Amino acid sequence: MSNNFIKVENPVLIVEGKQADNERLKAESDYLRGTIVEDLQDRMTGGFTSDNFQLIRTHGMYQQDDRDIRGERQKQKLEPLHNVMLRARLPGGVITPTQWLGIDKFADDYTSYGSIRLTTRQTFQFHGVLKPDIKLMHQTLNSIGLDSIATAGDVNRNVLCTSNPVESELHQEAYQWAVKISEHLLPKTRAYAEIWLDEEKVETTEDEVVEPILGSNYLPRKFKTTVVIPPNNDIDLHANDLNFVAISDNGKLIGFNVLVGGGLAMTHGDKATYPRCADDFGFIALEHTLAVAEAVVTTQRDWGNRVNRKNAKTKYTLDRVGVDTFKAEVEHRAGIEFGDSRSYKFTHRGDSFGWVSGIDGKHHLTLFIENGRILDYPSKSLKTGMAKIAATHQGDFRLTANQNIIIAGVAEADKAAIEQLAREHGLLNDTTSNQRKSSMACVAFPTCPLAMAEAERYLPKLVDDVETILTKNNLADESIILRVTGCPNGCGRAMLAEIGLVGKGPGKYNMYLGSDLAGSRVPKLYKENVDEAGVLTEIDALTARWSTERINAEAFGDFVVRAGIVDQVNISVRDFHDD
Ligand code: SRM
Ligand code: SF4
Repeated sequence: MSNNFIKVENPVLIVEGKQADNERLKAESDYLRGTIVEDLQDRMTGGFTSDNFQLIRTHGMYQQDDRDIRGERQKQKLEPLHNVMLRARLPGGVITPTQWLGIDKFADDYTSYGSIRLTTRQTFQFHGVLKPDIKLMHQTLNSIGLDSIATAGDVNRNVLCTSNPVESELHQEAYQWAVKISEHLLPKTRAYAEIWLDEEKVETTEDEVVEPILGSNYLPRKFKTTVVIPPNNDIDLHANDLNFVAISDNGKLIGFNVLVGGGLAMTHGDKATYPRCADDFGFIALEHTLAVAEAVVTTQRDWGNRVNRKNAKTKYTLDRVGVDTFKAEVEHRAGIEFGDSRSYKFTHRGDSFGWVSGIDGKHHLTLFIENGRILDYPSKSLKTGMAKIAATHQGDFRLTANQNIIIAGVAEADKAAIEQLAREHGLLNDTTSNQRKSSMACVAFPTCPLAMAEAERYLPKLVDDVETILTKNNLADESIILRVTGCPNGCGRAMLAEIGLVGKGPGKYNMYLGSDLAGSRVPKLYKENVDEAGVLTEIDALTARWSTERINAEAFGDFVVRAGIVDQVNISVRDFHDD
């Protein structure tokens, strides 16, 4: 099935120029090995040197330091307190109780923050692992059947799947496809096993193709894939390069509509960068799924911009070569023709909290975890509570793409005990408002090196204030999809929010308005460089108008567009910037 040797028929589609340094780095890395092994033994520094700083990302780690203490260490002429953040690979977000207990213990024993951080892509991160403990971390993960391969770097990342797959047969099938796609697109190099698990190096012959899909230089940029089941766009498909929208007949999965070219990141002030919704290429039967996934990846591999990383993602390739050209190439490579798109409708996003029952008579409890940070706080021992649940739970856990967790597959007889544990430890709280449940933030300070403003640490108080404003404006039962990201990379998906705050500088945010409940359009810039007090003043004025001027149950994002407060950004998003 591999297309590694497909000739690029139209070289004009390749961007000419001096290749980005990351291309050299990948080419020289000996398939992602670099000199990581040697670097690990160097205890003169807590960090990784030269290319290894980037290469460890393809093994699921980022070098970081605590930005709260960076200045103080500088004054003392100390190097930053280097450590790594690890991001696990967890297709569809499924993790067993035994695995949970394993990561819970590792977080206690070897991470400086002591937390398990659920992410916006259905997995978890450890923050603050010191160099001497990194190998042990990978071996611990391996011993419980987990790894962190390809969760970062220029590869296909963790594959998402609509949560709660045990709710119906359709969910189970979709989840299986997420796992298959993840496995199919994984790097085939044995670098991870050799470096972290001490497996022996198997020499390859010169004519052996090590990476038949990703190629020896891997992809031009990160690549993101989802499997999503309408009507719930809980994984926010428009943030992703490649999406398989499940099409069913009588509850049975028959194929997918394939949507290509979504992505949310931009750079402040650079109009050549923008968020973009994915284009619908059409319908494929189930048996073509892996071939189409591979064809989209290899087309992007061959045509993606390797000169300018800011324009390297699939969304820019589509706009540069044209959607029809890209689609035709995918058809050619996969040996299929896309059928007419089947009809489907997304009506909402987010998670449904509380209990639901499944087809097999089992029950599933979705817990709201503010910012996805599982930690023991003075007022609520979330981490202890999760560990206690894991110690008795017979089913599994499902991490959602909204930083929450589902305790899945609970027998009727065990429901009460699980619920009691969740309540005792603050994991379940009937007073959590709808507004809080509809709000999300990225990590930002202190660990993210790219953060320009606070996000995770700002959100709880922001939501308190927004709740007060909504009550004052007679909207106590309403909620707005509110998201904060500490910079325009968009990890908290503010660029698919009804109100999106994008960090500009300390305490300053650009304010975007106007996505919809289904997440089918990106919001538009409303005000620039607003401080925290200004954010509240704006939200007060806007929601006061929403309260009195809205038609029927019009959602906030639809209201601001209809009332002309912001222009609608159309699906193609080429009108995101005004000129
Ligand atoms: Fe992200 C980089 C955290 C989802 C777009 N992201 C980062 C880094 C690793 C910073 C860095 O490069 O050094 C952040 C680490 C912070 C920390 O201390 O943990 C980071 N991203 C996250 C997470 C943990 C946010 C969260 O609060 O949950 C999410 C982890 C997902 C996962 O498990 O794989 C996360 N990142 C996203 C999303 C949302 C999504 O995929 O649904 C996006 C926007 C969608 C998209 O890709 O367009 C996103 N992250 C980025 C970008 C911009 C990429 C680009 O196209 O330019 C960067 C920076 C980069 O790659 O250069 C980035
Ligand atoms: Fe860091 Fe920016 Fe991503 Fe937030 S959006 S986690 S600040 S890179």
